[in-house]
Amino acid sequence: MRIDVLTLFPSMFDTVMSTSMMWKARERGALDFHRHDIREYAIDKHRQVDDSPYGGGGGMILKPDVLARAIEAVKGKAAMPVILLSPQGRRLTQSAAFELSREARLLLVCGHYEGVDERLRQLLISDEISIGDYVLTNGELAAMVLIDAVARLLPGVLGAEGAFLRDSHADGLLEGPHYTRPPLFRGRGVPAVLTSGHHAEVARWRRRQSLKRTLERRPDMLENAALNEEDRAFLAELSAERKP
Ligand code: 4G3
Repeated sequence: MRIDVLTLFPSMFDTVMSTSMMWKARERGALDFHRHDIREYAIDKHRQVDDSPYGGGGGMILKPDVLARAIEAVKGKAAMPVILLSPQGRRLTQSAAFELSREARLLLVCGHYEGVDERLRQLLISDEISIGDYVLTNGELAAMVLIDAVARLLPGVLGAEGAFLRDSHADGLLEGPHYTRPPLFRGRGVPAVLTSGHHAEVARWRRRQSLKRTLERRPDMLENAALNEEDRAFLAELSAERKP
């Protein structure tokens, strides 16, 4: 996959894009990353990238002519989703990240201030995505969150084959608890099933812990999770225990 990002702060991407997972993804040829400074597409003598809003009221809006020049220069004749990171976008979820990971190219646009000119949005943005219901100073952090969530799903990026299939959210459930050495930590042991060597029992315990945690913390997720008869019976049991 190739990812291009249009940004006013290109250097913000340097540390994140050279961490171990990103470095592996790029070294293995799974991810080709390019950043572009929006200011290089401002051609007036002050290199102005933003302007005050019509109608007044403060804040600054990214100029549509500058952003259009940047988007068109990077896209060339190729077709690809042009994604604006903004609080008004559809939510980035694990399944949205999975869908994006199947694209050959992505062009990410990092907005600032009060956002971008509406005509630019209508004419040149194909998709608007939000990483969550909060406002950030700029879209760069949101773009990096999206890149991370997508890059780790690219074939060959995570060491173990399909390791991400065990992630929280991968099957619509939260992950249960994990344990490692030592066997006794500050008086607390490890569930016996995990050291029993019974693989089927371990799998069943993990599934149940996952269901229990999802019911306790994110019951909303159970509506869309892929549940079998045994899962439903276990959840019914838990609910009965909780409201006797
Ligand atoms: C565009 C993304 C960009 C319009 C960006 C603000 C939060 C998110 C910006 C706008 C952002 C998010 C820059 N804040 N939740 N700020 O993904 O109103």
